[in-house]
Amino acid sequence: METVTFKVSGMTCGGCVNSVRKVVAALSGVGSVDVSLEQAQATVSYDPARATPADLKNAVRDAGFETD
Ligand SMILES: [Cu+2]
Repeated sequence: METVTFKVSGMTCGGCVNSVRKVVAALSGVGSVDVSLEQAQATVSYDPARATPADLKNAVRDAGFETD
């Protein structure tokens, strides 16, 4: 597993945090997902054979948030 941390902007409350966590956790190859509202970022462990950081960010964008 590898770990990546990236910015997530547009989150305003715990509901947003849960939305981001849920869409990323639903991707195949994703292990743990930690989303911080205060730091506006997500830290995700994933299997690089099954998911890429771009996949993770695309899922976040599809949920209506912005990433770096
Ligand atoms: Cu919210």
